[in-house]
Formats: sequence, structure tokens, C-alpha cells
Amino acid sequence: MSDDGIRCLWMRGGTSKGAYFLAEDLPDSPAERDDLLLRIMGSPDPRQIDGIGGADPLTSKVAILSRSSRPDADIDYLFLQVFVDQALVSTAQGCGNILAGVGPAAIERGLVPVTGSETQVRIHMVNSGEVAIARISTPGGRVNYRGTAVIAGVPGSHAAVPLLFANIAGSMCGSLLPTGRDVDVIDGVEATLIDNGMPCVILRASDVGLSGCESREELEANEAVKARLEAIRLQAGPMMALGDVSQASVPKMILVSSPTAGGAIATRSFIPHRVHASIGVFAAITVATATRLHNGPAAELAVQPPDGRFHVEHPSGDMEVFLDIAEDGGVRGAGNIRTARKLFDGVVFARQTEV
Ligand code: NQM
Repeated sequence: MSDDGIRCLWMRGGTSKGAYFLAEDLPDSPAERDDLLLRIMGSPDPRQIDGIGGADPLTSKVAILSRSSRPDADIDYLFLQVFVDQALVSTAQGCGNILAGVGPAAIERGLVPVTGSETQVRIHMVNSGEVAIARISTPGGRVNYRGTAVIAGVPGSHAAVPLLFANIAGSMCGSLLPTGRDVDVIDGVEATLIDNGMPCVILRASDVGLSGCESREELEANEAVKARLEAIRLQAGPMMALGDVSQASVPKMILVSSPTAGGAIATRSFIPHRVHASIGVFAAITVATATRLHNGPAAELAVQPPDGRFHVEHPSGDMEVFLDIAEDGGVRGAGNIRTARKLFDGVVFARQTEV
């Protein structure tokens, strides 16, 4: 790569922020690409001071876009989690928040034509192989970011980005319940090992001595709980067909408790070492799905909504996810409303390799 910089859109997608690139602007080799992304984001460094990452896993994310190779999609979207303080880049998870910016970014870059006051973008999520549908507000032939939709964790209101998913069960684990059970016991703690878009280990907060109402800061300061959860996570990884997860950002560890604000369930998510300021989109869908099982921490603690609209409580409010429930009680599809915003469009300069 030359020193001339690389085209980059910096966008907020839902409650996350990331760098959106076109595949054609990045090296084809995954090793070269990952090395470049680490130098762009400023990793490994807890402050990411020499890069554009925001020193938080929620702002150290990358989307790579290209025209889709599939007839049922418009865009291929590869998500990469760039670790903040480790020289690691992972494709082992998707991201529903960054997904919210993919439709707008694809239209901004001319990969998808505007088709009217709203443009539907079919997005092939390369990480999981599934297709999401996003509806983007496009009056007057361009992306409109202004609107009245409010999501917890983001100040102000913005244009809604409705997202629809089908067939996301087993996105990374091959099946919804990779162990074939609603409940497994690891280190004496009951857990549901489940993947409806995001591999998650769902445990009762009370089983690790917490109320489930703790703040992000309190949880991040609790070294004993973090160590206990990590020990459980390392055992859950192989059980979930994810192999050795010591260097992976999945599975996410989700503590659940009874809802306290009128929602379906309360959550605190470890993603997996830092605590989420809210909750991921696919993680929320996966927790909502777990409430529908016969047994398990989420099923026991949840208050089922009458209409499939699950308010999943989290540290900064709640996220509403919609589950499309089939006659047999299984979850057929899911939906969520996000917002996204273009923050910066330009050219990014990677830290040069040592001379
Ligand atoms: O679960 C963070 C985020 C996410 C993931 C994480 C996400 C999802 O909020 O779909 O959006 O869990 O690492 O960006």
C-alpha cells in the first residue's frame, strides 16, 4: 500500500462506530488486510492513540463492502472486529449495529442505485452466509439521515433503518442450540449455549452473585466475576463448535435477570471482556429467542410480550427486537430498528510499518 491513504467512510451504525471500506481498496490477502486494519485503527494499544479507533470494542469495527456475488443480494458485507489492545482482527462474528450503516454506505459509494423515497438493500452477511434486508430512506435520490427514530444509547433522533433477518439460527455454531440442550452446566452454573445470529452463553446474573442492574463501569471493575465468566466461556467455545475461543470475540457472555422497566428481560453483555454499553443487535435477538425455550435462565426470568416485540433491557435503556414466531413456536425470523449516520468521508492513513 502506498502512503497516499485509503478511501474510508467513518459511520455510526446503531450504537457502534466503524470504518467502512470498499473491498477493492484493500489488499486481497486476509493477512495483509488485517495488518493494515490494525495500523489504521491504532491497535494494539488500549488508547488506540495512533489510529482512528475509539479505544473501545464498540468503536473499533470495520465493514468491507462489495457488489454481491449472490443473486439474492445486492451487497457483500464482511464484518471485522479489530481488537483494541491485542493485535487481533476477527471475522468470527457478525455485527448488527455496523450492519445498519451498510445500506447507507453502499448507496453513498454508488454500489446500489436509489430506487425511490426508500431503497431496499439486500445485504449478504459474509460472516454468517445469511442475507439481511435493510430499508434506507432515500428521498430526492440520496441517503437521508434525518428522522424521528430514537434508539437507546444514541442521543437525538435519526432516520429509521429497519433491518429484517431470516434463517439466522446457527450463524456461527451451525445450529441454534449447538449442544442440543436448552441448559448446560459449566463450573456449576446453568447456562444456555445458543446462536440465533450471535453465539451467546446466557447465565443468571444471580448465579455469579450479581443483581443484573450493575452499571458497565461496576461490572468492568469486578475482576472476580470477569475471571469466572472467562473460565466458563473458554469451556463453552468448544461445546458450541467454535473451537478454542481464547483469541476470539465470541461467544458473548450475557447475564440475565428479571426485567425492571417493563421489558421482556434484563441483560448485561460481556463482549466478551469489556461490557457492552447497551447490547448488540444479534445478541438481543439471540437472548429474546432464548426466552422462548422450554428451560433455561432466560426462559425462566422473562416476561413474554403478547405481540412478539421483545424489549431487551440493557445498561442504557432497552432494545426492541421483533421475533417472527412460527406455528410450532420456533423463531422463523427477526427484525430490529436501528439508525445510522455518516460522520466522515475521506482518506485514512495507516501507521507505517517500522523502518
Ligand atoms: O450483536 C458488539 C455491537 C456488537 C455486536 C459486540 C452487534 C450484534 O453492538 O449484532 O451489534 O457484541 O461485539 O456493535
